[in-house]
Amino acid sequence: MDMDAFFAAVEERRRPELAGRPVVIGGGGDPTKRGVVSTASYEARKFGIHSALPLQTARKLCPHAVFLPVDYEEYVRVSAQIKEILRGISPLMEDVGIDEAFLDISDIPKSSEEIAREIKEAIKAGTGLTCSIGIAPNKLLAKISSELQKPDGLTILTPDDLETRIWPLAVRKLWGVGPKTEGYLREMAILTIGELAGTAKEILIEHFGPSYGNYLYEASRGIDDSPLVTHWEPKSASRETTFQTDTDNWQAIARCLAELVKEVVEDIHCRGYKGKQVTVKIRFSDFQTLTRATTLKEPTDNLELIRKAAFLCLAKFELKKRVRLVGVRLGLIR
Ligand code: TTP
Ligand code: MG
Repeated sequence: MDMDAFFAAVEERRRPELAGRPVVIGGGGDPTKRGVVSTASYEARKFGIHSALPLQTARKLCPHAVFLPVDYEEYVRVSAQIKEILRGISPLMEDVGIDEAFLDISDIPKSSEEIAREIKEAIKAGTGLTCSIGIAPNKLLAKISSELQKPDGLTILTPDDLETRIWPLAVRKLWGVGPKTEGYLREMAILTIGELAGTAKEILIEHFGPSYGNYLYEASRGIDDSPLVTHWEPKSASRETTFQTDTDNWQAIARCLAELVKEVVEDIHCRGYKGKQVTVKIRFSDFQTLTRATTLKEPTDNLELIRKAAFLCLAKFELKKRVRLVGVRLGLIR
């Protein structure tokens, strides 16, 4: 299950007057300033706007779009509500991201389609939002099929559909194939998943090494035995901010760091974690990026202690150049 244009859909729910208009969510919501697009409504995607595009480019592509700031807290709240609904349908749930989850429905005595419709209706009733669902024999194929008929999609894939529905797709649609691998494969004249499946395992291993080569070989054949991970421990909580203009104003940097620490601590309070290792990251205007870390005596979720540790880290930097970005990370222990 993957929500449709998630951040944008949550904003449209709060402001019904936005329905049908191109909506872009990103940064502080001001497209004349620095920042990237988090997501765009399907209306805005028609103009070529997509996640990770600079906001300023998005504004050029569609000047009349509605630009809104990221309200992460609200999205996390809605996300938690959706995950609750999903857990109510099957407790075997893997939470993969803010708007995405895998459910094992093999033991539910109903047809896949019936269950999928139930999920879509429950999410719609509980949150007013639409999602897309892919049903398949494993996670790899479920993920791909969830994307085949977005938005508000429902795609059921059987092993027999591999050749007709998966093989024609671009290699990029495979989980774990990023722009770099896509480029290598293009050089090898391998553009589709089917062409990848038609490539000898030895050749893939030769180019990509035994582990990734084998993965590509199996993935292109729809093979995936990975189990659902129903419980995992986050290793860290972090936040970072890019300044609107690079700054050497220590007060401004310190104020920003204090704010980031506050957000991280709120986050770990919500999730019931404590942390011990505090790391501060600074990126300078020439993109040189440095980190400084400190370890607390014992795990804590105390704002004061964590802020002090973060400032200790900040003091370890020589701020000779202007600063572009500041970030903080807390290593977590339950
Ligand atoms: P996605 O599920 O990738 O995108 P989406 O839900 O907006 O659209 P789609 O209908 O295609 O699924 O990501 C979920 C949310 O995560 C998205 O709403 C915003 C956020 N996000 C970012 O902030 N930056 C990114 O680069 C991406 C890809 C997503
Ligand atoms: Mg989504």
